[in-house]
Formats: sequence, structure tokens, C-alpha cells
Amino acid sequence: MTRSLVLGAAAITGMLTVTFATQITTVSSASKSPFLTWNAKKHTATLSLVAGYTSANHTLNFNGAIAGGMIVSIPKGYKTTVNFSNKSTFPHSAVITAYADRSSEGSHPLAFRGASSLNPAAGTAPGATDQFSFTASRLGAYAIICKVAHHADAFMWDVLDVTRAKTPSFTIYAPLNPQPTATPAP
Ligand SMILES: [Cu+2]
Repeated sequence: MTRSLVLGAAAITGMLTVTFATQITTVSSASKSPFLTWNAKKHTATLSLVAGYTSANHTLNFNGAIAGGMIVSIPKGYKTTVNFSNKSTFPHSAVITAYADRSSEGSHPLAFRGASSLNPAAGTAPGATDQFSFTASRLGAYAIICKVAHHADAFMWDVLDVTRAKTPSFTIYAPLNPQPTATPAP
């Protein structure tokens, strides 16, 4: 990965360099992914959202990405279904809230009705799954966070962008290891 490519990626999201107490991690490889599927005629999208998909950041990641390293772009008005699962060894959750409210201290009002896993403060148990749906009814950038205490402050948040585009798109800036095996929904 050349420096110019890293800088190009950083320009896209504005926040790709994450400073930890003892190290600096730069996530920089962009790729498309089968985590997001959609039906442009029906205006529906399905997001596979896996907490602890990799061991990255002590499993405090969604689909392997942290700190805005995953951008899920959904056209306004799409009904979006999230198939949430937890591959970690401890609870995680998923809440879509205001981008400005992505720290653990936030009250995390739902950006859209229904945009949360069950009991998000307690989290979904390891190995368990949950499904929730919402309509992306307002334009703008929102945060997908884990509401379990202190996880969002430890960079367990990514981005939902509701756009005027014709179709969804999915970008992830994280090494995907293992590669996703999900197959697109019909
Ligand atoms: Cu978590």
C-alpha cells in the first residue's frame, strides 16, 4: 500500500487513523463486500452486521472495521434489514444513532425507529443473533455503535450514510481475515 493510496482513503472518510494508547493503527485497504445486498426495485437492503467478526481491536469491531472504517451507504427511503450476530466471546450490540452521538457517554437516541438490536446496553450474547429493520427516512451520516458500556469509546462504531444515490454501496477499510462467506440475498 503506497502512501498516496493511504492518503486517498483518508480523504474519503476523514477518519482512518486511530490512535491507541500504545500504538497507531492505520486501516487502509478498500474493498467491496457481500455484507450488503439490496433490491433496487423494492427499495430494500439487507446488511449482515457481525460484531467481533475478527479479533481486531479485541473483537470490538463490526465486520472487522472500527472507528468509521466501514461505510454503509443506503438511499433515502430504503427499508433496511440488519442481520446482527455476535462472534465475540462477550456481549455486543448495534444501535444507529446520530453521528455526533457516537461516544459511550451519548444517550444514543435511535436515528430511525427500530434501528437497534434488543437490549443494546446489555448486548447480544456470544454466538447469538438478532434481526432488526428500519426505514432510512432522512438524509445524512449516522453512526452504527455498540452500546455496551465503553465499547463505542473504544472505537466500536462505524458509519451509515443515507444518500440521494440510486443504489446502496458498501465500503470497508479493514483487512478482512477471514474473507466473508455470506451469499447475496435474493
Ligand atoms: Cu461491543
